[in-house]
Amino acid sequence: MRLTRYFLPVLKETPAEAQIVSHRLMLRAGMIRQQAAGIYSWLPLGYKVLRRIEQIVHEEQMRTGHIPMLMPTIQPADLWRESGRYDAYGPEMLRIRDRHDRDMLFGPTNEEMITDIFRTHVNSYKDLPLTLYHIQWKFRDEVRPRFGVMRGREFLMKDGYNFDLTKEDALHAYNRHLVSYLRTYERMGLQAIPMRADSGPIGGDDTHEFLVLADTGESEVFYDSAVTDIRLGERQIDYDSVDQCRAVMEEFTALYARTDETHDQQAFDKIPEDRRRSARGIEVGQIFYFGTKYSDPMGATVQGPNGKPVPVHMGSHGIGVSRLLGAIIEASHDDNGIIWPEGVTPFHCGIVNLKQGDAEADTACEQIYAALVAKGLEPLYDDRDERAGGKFATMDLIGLPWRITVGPRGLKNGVVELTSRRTGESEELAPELAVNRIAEIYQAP
Ligand code: 5CA
Repeated sequence: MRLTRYFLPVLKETPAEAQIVSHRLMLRAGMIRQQAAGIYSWLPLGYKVLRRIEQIVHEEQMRTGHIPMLMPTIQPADLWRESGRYDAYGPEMLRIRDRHDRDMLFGPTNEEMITDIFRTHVNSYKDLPLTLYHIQWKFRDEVRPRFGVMRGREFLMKDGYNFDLTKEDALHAYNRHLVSYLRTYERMGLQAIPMRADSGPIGGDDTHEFLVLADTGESEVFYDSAVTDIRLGERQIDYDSVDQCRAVMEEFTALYARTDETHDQQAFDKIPEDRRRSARGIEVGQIFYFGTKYSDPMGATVQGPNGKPVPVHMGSHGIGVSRLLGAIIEASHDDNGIIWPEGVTPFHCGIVNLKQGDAEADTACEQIYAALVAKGLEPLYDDRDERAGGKFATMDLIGLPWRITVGPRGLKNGVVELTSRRTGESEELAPELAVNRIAEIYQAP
C-alpha cells in the first residue's frame, strides 16, 4: 500500500476524551472513530489489525478441531424465554421489537441459539463430541462504556460451544480450550494468565478468565508471581489427548491466580510473601463449563449408548476479539506510539523515502516495495512529499515493527537503513539484504 493512496486519518492532537493510552493511540493512529457511546467504526488501519487477530483466532480454533459457523446478531426473544434468561439478563440486553410486534434482541452471547441448533439437528451420542464456534458482533448495553474498544457496547467476540455426552468429556473440552487460548494469545505476543473467576450471567461452577496484566485493566487480580514464568512456547500439544490437555491446564492453574470475585485472602496469605501480587488486568477471554444449564430447560438431549435420552454437557468459551486490540496496545507501546507484535501488525514493514522525487531514491523504494510484495509481504510505503521527521513520526505512531529508510546519501554507498520499532536499533545494509531479513523474520515459526 502506498500512503498517498491509503486512508490513514492520523490526529496531531491528543484526543481529550481518551483516558487510557490504547484508546488515545487508536484514535491518533486513525484506527477507529466513535459513532455513539461504545460503538465504533473500524477505519482501514484498525480494521486490518482486527482481521489479523480474527485470523489467528480462526487458525487456532480450527487447529483444535473446532468448527466455524455464523449465527445472526439479532435473535428472537422466545429462545431466551426458554432458558429463563430473557428476564434475568437485565438492562444490558438491547431489546428490539419488529414491525409485527415480536420481541427480538441484539445478542449479547449465543448459548440459547446454539442449543436450539443442536437440539434440532443432533440426535445421537455418536455425533459427539462437537464444538461449534463463530466470530460475530455482540451488543451489551454497558452502564459505563469506556476506554475505547476495551469496554464497548458493540464488540466482536469469538464464542464457542462444546457439546459432550459426559461431564468428563466436557471437562476435556474445557481444558482443550484453555490450551488453545494460551497458544492464541501467545501468537499475538501477549501473556494472558488463566485466573479462577466468577461465572456471572453465563452460569456454571468452573470458569477461568484470561488476564493480561496492565495498570489500566478494569479487573483487580491476585496472583503468585511465579505464574508469570510459565509459557506454552513451542510445545506441541495433541488436542485430542485428554492427558496432555489436562497436564497443561493443571500446570497453568496450580498456582494461586484469581480475580477479586473469587479471591481468598487466607489461601493468598499462604504464598511466600515476596511472590504475592495484587495488580490490575484486562480480561481478554473466559471459558465456562456449565453442564446441563441450557440443555436441560431447552431439551437438548441425545440418545445415549443405552437408547435413553440424556441431556448434553456443555460449556462456552469466549475471546474478546475487538478488546484484544486495546490489550495488545496497552502491553506494547512507548511514548511515540504503538509497537505491534509481528503476529498482528497491519503491515509487515514500512518504507520511508527520505527524498521523494529524487529519481534514485524513488526507484530504490519501488524496487524494495516490489521485492517485499513478491515475498508475500505487505509493505506500507510512505511516498508523501513530506519532511523525514513527519514520516518517522507517522511510522512510529502506527507502530509497524520494521522500517526500511531509503535516502540518496545511503544509496551512494549501496545501503538502506533497517530499523526495529521495538529497540530503535538501526542497521545499514544492501536493499536486497534488508528485504531478505524482513522475509526471514516473518517466516520464522
Ligand atoms: N458466552 C460466553 C463465552 S462465549 C461469554 O459471553 N463470555 S464473556 O461474557 O466472558 O465474554 C467473552 C469475552 O468478551 C470477555 O472475556 C471479554 O474479553 C469480551 N467482552 C465482554 N464484554 C465486552 C465489552 N463490553 N467490550 C469488549 N469486549 C468485551
